[in-house]
Amino acid sequence: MGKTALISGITGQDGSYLAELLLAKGYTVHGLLRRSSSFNTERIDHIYQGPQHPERTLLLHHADLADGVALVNLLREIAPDEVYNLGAQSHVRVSFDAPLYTADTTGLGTLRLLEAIRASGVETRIYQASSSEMFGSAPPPQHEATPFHPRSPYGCAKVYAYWSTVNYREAYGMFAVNGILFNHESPRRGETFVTRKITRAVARIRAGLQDRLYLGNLDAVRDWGYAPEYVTAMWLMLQRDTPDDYVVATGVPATVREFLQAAFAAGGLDWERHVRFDPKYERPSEVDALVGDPGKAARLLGWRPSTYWRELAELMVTADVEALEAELSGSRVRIDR
Ligand code: NDP
Ligand code: GDR
Repeated sequence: MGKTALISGITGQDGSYLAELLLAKGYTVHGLLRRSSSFNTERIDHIYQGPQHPERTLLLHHADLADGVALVNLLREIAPDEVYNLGAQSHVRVSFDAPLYTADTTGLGTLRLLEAIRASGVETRIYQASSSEMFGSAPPPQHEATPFHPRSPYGCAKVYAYWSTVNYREAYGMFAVNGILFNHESPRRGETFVTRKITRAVARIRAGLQDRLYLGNLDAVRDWGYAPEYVTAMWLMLQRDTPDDYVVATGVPATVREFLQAAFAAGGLDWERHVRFDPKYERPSEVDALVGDPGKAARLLGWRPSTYWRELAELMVTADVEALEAELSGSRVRIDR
C-alpha cells in the first residue's frame, strides 16, 4: 500500500508541484480546496481525476484553514501518513492591507491544523511551510539559528506558525517540521509576485499587448530558487527519523534589478525603456536582503539546488512567451511544467 498525504494549498504554486511529486511516488494525495466563485484549480487540472475515475489517487475536499472543525473531520476521514501545510495568504504586500486576515489564515490556520491533528488522534507527520520572511531585517546569510525579525504582518504570522509547530513537537511529541524556504519561483508562480510579474510583462511587451511595467523597490536582494526542486526538500524532511527544521535556499543573491535585467534580456528587450516606478508597490517596511545558507539541508537531507536565478529568469520568460503565443493562437496553454 502506498502512503497517503493531505496538502493544504494544493491549488497554489508549491501545492501543485508537490502533488505531482507525491503521485509519482505512489501516494494517494488529498487536497484541501477553498470554495471560490470561479475555478481555482488551474494549476492541478492536468492531474485532476474526476469522481467517476475508477482508481482515484488525487482527491479534493472543500475545506478552509479558517474552519477548524472541518479540518478535524477531514483528518479523521483520511488518516493521512503525511500532512503538508502550504495554505496561506502568501503575499507580503497584501498582508499590510489585510493584516488580521493574514494572521488568521497564515498564523492561526497553522495552529488549527496542528490542533486538528491532536484532536483527531491521527498518527501523522506534518510539514509547515515556514518562510525566509521570518528573518526580515536579520543580516544575511540567514540560517536555522538566525534570530527572527519579521517586517510584515505576513512575516509575523509565519513566526507564530513556526513556533506553534515547534511547540507541538516539544509538547506532544508530534513529528512536526519547519521548512524555512527562501523565495522559489516557476512558470506557475502567482502573477503578482515580482519575478512572474516581470516575466509575464516581457511576453506581453514582445507581443505588443503592453508597453509599461510598473514596479516598486528594485534594490531588494533575494535568493531565488526553482519551486519543483524545493518541494523535493519538503518531502525529504518528512522521511527523516527525527523531526527538525531546515533552511532551503540557493545561497546565491540577486537584486530585483538584476532579475529584471536578465528577464528582459532573455526576451530581447531593454528593461529601461519599459519599466517605471510606482510607490504603490513599495512596502511600509521592506526586507532588504535575504540570502540563505542551505548547508544543513545539504548535510542531513542530501538536498542541493541545481537552478539559479539567471537560468530561472530565462526559463520563466520562455514559458510565458510560449503560453501567450498559445493563448493568442487559440490553442491550449501548457501548464504541465
Ligand atoms: P500560493 O499563494 O501560490 O498558494 C497558496 C495556497 O494557499 C493556495 O492553494 C490558496 O488557495 C491556499 N489558501 C489560501 N488561503 C487559504 C485558506 N484560508 N484555507 C485553505 N487554503 C488557503 O503560495 P506558494 O505555493 O508560493 O507557497 C506555498 C506556501 O509556502 C505558502 O504557505 C507560502 O506562504 C509559503 N512560502 C512560499 C515561498 C515561495 O517563495 N513561494 C517561500 C516560503 C514560504 P487558492 O488557490 O484558492 O487561493
Ligand atoms: P516576497 O516576494 O515579498 O519576497 O515574498 P515578492 O515577489 O512579492 O517581492 C520580492 C521583492 O520584490 C520587490 N518588488 C515587488 N514585489 C512585487 N510583488 N511587486 C512589485 O511590483 C515589486 N517591485 C519590487 C518587493 O518589494 C520585494 O522586495 C515571497 C512570497 O512568496 C512569500 O510567501 C514567501 O514567504 C517569501 O517570498 C519568501
